[in-house]
Amino acid sequence: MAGPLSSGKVISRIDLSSTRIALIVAEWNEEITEALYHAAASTLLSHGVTKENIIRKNVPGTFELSLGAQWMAQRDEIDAVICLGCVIQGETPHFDYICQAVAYGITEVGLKTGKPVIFGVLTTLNKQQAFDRAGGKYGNKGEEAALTAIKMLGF
Ligand code: DLZ
Repeated sequence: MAGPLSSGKVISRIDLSSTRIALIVAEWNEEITEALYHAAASTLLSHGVTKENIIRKNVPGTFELSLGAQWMAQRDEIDAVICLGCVIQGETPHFDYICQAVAYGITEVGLKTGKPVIFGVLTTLNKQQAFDRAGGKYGNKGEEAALTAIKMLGF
């Protein structure tokens, strides 16, 4: 089942050729987050963002996405930030702490900087659910995150 944004191109109301977008990628669950990154970057390219204007930064884990997002959103030349991560539930409540912290942190960065800061974080019960959403049967949430950024830039 695809989400409302994963059906292909959105008509952007703005020219994105000089729009700079930061993509922050968590290194935990790398095979998933790389798939999210590639889908997000190719969606931005297909909507007119240039290769030079896609700025990739890595952070160790999803928990660090908030600070990475803040550092990038504070830069004048950055128009939007897309955060990509994947948290998979384990045997301890660690999952809940990371998910809550990053959801709150990313929201806060967007509100504080007044720039679109997009939550492209998978929070799944197991790896299969993550693969299903990173290029599998439920599409790719990296693509959705990129389309969300484009829509917010055209707000
Ligand atoms: C520690 C941890 C655990 C258990 N699980 C994940 C995960 O599933 N996905 C993820 O992105 N990061 C995980 N981390 C790492 C934390 O995000 C963070 O990097 C560390 O707690 C250090 O602050």
